[in-house]
Amino acid sequence: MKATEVIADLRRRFPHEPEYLQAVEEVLTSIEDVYNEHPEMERYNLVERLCIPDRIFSFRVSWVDDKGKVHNNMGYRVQHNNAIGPYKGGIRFHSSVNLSILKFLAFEQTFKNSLTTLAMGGAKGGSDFSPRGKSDMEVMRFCQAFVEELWRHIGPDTDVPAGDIGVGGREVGYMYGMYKKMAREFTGTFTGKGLEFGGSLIRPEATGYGNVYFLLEMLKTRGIDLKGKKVAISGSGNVATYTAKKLLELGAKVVSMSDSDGTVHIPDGLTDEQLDYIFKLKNFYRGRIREFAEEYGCEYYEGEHPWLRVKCDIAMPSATQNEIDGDDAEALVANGCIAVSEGANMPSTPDAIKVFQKARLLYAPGKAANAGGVSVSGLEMAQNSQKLNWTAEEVDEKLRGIMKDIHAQCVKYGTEPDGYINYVKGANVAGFMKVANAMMAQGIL
Ligand code: NDP
Ligand code: 2IT
Repeated sequence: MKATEVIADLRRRFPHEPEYLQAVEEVLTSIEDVYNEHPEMERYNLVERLCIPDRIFSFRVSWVDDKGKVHNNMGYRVQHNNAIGPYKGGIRFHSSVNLSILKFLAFEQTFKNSLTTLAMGGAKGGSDFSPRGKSDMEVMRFCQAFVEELWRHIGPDTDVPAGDIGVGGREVGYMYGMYKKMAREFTGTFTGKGLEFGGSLIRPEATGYGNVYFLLEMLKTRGIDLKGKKVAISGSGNVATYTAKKLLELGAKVVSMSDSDGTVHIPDGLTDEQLDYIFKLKNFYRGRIREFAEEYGCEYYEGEHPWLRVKCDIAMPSATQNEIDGDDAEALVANGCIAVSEGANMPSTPDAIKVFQKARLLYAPGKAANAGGVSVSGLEMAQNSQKLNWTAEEVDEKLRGIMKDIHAQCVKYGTEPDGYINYVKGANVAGFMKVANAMMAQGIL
């Protein structure tokens, strides 16, 4: 089947999965030309096989809250593709989680992992359980119940989960503990573990730092200095906070942070002390960004994303999918934004991407810009296999090298005749070619 026919067919078969269809369409439209140059791939119906996950596990997760009430959540693992390595990808705990979202994330992860240069296939999992407002004991009981079912589907050379929205060091620790007990082995299944039990230095920082390293590469293509630039960030979780930390270290100004309740605007730029406050607020007190705004007397926009109101040179969306729509993108461009580097997965809608590309912005899709997180997960797996630990400097150096390499792949496959680098096309084609060649070599499975 031709790429366009595959999209139409998937629309017919999975009409209630908008995020999945959105992600597939973005990739297929940008690889279409390259795919059409390879009739042997079409003969093997390769694109359709690459779009449909290898398998999906779904299960009920029953757990008891502190008051003795019984809850039943859904649990999922989407094993999308393992042509180039064991399934690998995060776990998301959020009330919005459903199969459409996890299928889009697992699909994206396959291309992202291919770009990292490491041997990792693509997967994603999660639950419609939200840790927000739950006690530590409730989160622990939920994680244990989730892994009681998940454990039989994963393993160090089979499928290695990690964190994502709602899953940080605390949740990975509880899940890994239960996995270890059920599987009766201490292997590196799960990344993002604590340093005492096989975690890697720089893994918590990796997605945010990696995104800034990617941004630096993009700015370099136009001879632009990051110093003094105003950067609007959304989110205030793992990716957002470590993006902010690296930006401050490099002399940029962070002018916004947000959460699902609203946005805080800091026109003069966040200070190191304020960022420390946000780290503590989010990781220890599990509070809201509104509390930060109150503490420091900053403007707070209830229920809003940063994009319409916060003037910036650079936008780094780091919260969730489809958080920048066409109008947001128009506002960013009108306000002088020159670059968008995505920490989140698919934060820009197709309309927003069109606006950015039409205005010739430096625009990096998540699968390239946020690949630093899973890259250091890959490095954590490598350290676990060798049963040794690398220093922070060693890991950071490798992370920089990988982000540079991903940027180079985007330039190679995405540079248009007028010199504009289409990072969407570059990332999709480069990610696709490696997986497609591996699938062709391995036969029809
Ligand atoms: P966290 O749970 O640590 O933080 C998520 C942040 O985004 C929180 O501030 C949260 O606010 C906000 N948020 C979540 N959902 C929504 C929503 N529906 N609307 C508005 N704000 C929302 O997650 P991460 O920082 O790990 O993940 C952020 C993004 O980065 C996700 O898209 C994830 O897929 C992606 N990513 C993560 C990687 C990682 O290594 N962790 C690697 C690569 C990509 P609130 O607290 O109110 O929910
Ligand atoms: O979207 C992502 O790349 C992640 N959530 C990290 C996945 C991983 O396995 O580290």
